[in-house]
Amino acid sequence: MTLKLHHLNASRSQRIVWLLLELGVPHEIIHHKRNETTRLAPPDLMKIHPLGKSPLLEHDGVVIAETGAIAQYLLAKFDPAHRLHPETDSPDFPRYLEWIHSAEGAAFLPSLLTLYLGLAGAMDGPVGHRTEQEREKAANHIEVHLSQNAYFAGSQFTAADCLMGFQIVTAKAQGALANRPATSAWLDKVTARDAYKAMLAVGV
Ligand SMILES: N[C@@H](CCC(=O)N[C@@H](CS)C(=O)NCC(=O)O)C(=O)O
Repeated sequence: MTLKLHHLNASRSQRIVWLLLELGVPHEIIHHKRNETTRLAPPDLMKIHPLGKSPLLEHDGVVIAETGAIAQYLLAKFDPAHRLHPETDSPDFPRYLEWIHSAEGAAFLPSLLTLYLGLAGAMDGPVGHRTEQEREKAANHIEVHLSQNAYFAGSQFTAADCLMGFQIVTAKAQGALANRPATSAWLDKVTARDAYKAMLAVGV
């Protein structure tokens, strides 16, 4: 087995578990557990990569960090038929790229800040209010997009859905899906997929 994923519990690494299962590529998952108090990754992850964060992919002795880079790497190597990523000359390609990157960018940042500011009890201050505005803006953008498209990249399920999944589950937990029927319907649809259920069984 040459493909290894370093997976941290309760983390965005589950997007890559899901993607690997959708691809059907043989792989090994190495489980790492967050410190119960600090919620940080265990120090042994730093032996794999200096940032010590998850996901980390190891393939033939090469280590790759960053969810988007890992996804693009896996698709380039293991999806020659473009089952889960559009060809570069497809009309879906620009949207696909946008959402692949939004999953760690504009769509995700306000949710992450909400989590941190919430832990610091600072959601009621000016930074919290600004964060809330950005979170609403991102959620509205997603809702409009999914009311016009079956999936993030267009009419087909792609890796962009796997990457955005964690964001939408987080947004739901933060109460942001109330009155967002298109996003809720998309979530119901993709979480019914066999690979998504298999990802949950792996242990998120
Ligand atoms: N931009 C990175 C972020 C990686 C990251 O921050 N991972 C979190 C898990 S959600 C982590 O490992 N946190 C534990 C820690 O920082 O100790 C990516 O997309 O992979």
